[in-house]
Amino acid sequence: MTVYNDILSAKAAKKRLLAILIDPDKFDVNLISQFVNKISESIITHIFVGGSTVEVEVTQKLVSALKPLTKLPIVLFPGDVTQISKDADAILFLSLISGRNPKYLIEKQIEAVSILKQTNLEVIPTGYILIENGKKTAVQRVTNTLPIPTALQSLVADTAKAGELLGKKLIYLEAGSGALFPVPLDMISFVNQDLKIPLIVGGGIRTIQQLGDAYMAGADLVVIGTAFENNIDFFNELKR
Ligand code: 1GP
Repeated sequence: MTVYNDILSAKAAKKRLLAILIDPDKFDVNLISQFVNKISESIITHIFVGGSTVEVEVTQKLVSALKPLTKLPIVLFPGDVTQISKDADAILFLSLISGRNPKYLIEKQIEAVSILKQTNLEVIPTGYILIENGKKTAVQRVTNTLPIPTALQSLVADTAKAGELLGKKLIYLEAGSGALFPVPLDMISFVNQDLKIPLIVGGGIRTIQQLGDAYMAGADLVVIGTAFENNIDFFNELKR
């Protein structure tokens, strides 16, 4: 469990972790080396790969091209079982515990088993919690589940804790890609108060200020995708 143990050690040392989320469908593989150079000059610690609607084989092509170019852990953040690539280091084995759709609570996970058996991927059980963000996001559309309203902080905290008690190793608070508003800071702090496992926060984070605020509120690992897709110079703001 190297990737997970490193996350635990970072949490213990209060070291902040930052993942760039690459959506294989939106990524231009011709620009890959330029892209990896920018990542290596930045404070980014993890590369997450995944998307809500990715064509079969596209993830595999991207991960196998990325792997020889970087030492950073490549972690699959799959929207579907078709996005499992044996060349990655680990996979967030997600269960959408904010939703009540059996397909994303357990069915997709069962479907994934025969594929995972053919890989050496480190499997990290992750409770995935979708939070309302001001607009309907791709996760909501694809999974056909409702996000938890921001007013229901206790429900979010209890959902996260239930995930921990069920044995999840990570909790991911997700506002959704391109969210209008990131997960509220007071919600991050509230959830974090009673949670022992590391907390991932993502969706709608576009500025250094928002990134710093999320860490201050208690996020152990922050995920950013859209801000990099829309503005390649965002990397410069995150130089080491
Ligand atoms: C989405 O949390 C991630 O799953 C990242 O969201 O694209 O809004 O940064 P953004």
